[in-house]
Amino acid sequence: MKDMKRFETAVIHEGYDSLQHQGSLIPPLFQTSTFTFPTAQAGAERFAGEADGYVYSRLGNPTVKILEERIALLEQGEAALAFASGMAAVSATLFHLTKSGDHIICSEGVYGCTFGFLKLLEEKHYITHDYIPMDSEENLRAAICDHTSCIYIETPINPTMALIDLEMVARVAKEFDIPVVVDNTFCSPYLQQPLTLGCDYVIHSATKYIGGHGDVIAGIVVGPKNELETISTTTLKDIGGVIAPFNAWLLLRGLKTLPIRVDRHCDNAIKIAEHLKNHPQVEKVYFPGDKDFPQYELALKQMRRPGGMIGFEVKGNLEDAQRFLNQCRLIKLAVSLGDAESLIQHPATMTHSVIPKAERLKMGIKDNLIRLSVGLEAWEDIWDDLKQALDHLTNSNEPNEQTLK
Ligand code: 3LM
Repeated sequence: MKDMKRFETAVIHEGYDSLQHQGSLIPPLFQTSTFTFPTAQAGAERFAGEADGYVYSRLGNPTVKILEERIALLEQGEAALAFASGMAAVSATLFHLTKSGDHIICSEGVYGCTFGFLKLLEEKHYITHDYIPMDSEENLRAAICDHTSCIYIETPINPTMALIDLEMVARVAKEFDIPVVVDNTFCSPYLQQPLTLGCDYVIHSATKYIGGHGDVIAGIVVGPKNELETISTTTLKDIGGVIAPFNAWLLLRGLKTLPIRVDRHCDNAIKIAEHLKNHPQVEKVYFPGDKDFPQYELALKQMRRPGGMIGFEVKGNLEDAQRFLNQCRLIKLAVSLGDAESLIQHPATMTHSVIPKAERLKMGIKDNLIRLSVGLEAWEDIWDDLKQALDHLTNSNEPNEQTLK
């Protein structure tokens, strides 16, 4: 692996030399579907893998390559592969690491569509999985069986913010030679680097903090070079969930400000979490930067800073949660996260609605749980908006009988 410059420098410079590109300060956008061959023999050699050179943008593209090299470095991995979406990255990685009859161990809680994909693997490909509370070595060891072929983790878990000790999981997994895959979307490489803690693969929905501007859907996997080469020439090539070159270019642009943006997201979230905790209409706040958060020590151990995501429960039921959400003005009612705009959503009926209620509750997703992606606005304005919406709950005395089936 190459030495990395300081993170703040690497996000701007790694993987690109302007002098190799006619002095263009900004990486060129190779907006092309195909690449011409100088001769038939050269084309044949490229197809046979005997000569370097681009062929077709589903198989590789120079703009995408710059992005991949930069992100591999930022995550301290050997290589990276970009995808059309976070879910394309999740599904390709899980396809690569499993075959029929295998078993996956999962954190007790994952993003709703990851839950959906695991269900699909089970129903159509006989690849089973167990969601387990990965809070101790004993629990993890007890879940491992002879056909466990990977451990899949989100930390912080979307949307409950529960953390998993990555170093502990990696240590146990090594004993059994089982690869550990970490969805690092909520942190970005700036806040947490799972590969440095012994994990094997990192996945990002680059749609979120890496892009940072709400204008791209994309995904990234970082991991061992030989494994990613296999994914590139099988699952990625043949299923075809490739990133568009323009989206890779936008991600390179977004990445340059990642540390600055994420620091500001964290500063704002710390203030907002403090204020939420003290509002009478808030029952509970889930934020790794809160000293009362049960895993505060673990957050200090494996995350540079607490991140910009907050979960909180409003007093009441589903209808109260919806009444609160309908009252937000500056904060936009939308799924997704990591954008300049503060975004708020209701996991039970939105991002995690595909999960049956009993399982959702086991994961800690109650009907009154709200997820807030704290944006880059002045924190006082974000708080003013939350406060007026919470105060509205205090003032309203409508009956609230409805619950989610
Ligand atoms: C969301 N999440 O609002 P894309 N991994 C994690 C994620 O949070 C997501 C993905 C993977 C949300 C998207 S819900 C319809 C909107 C931890 C996405 C998938 O394929 O790039 O969306 O990433 O929580």
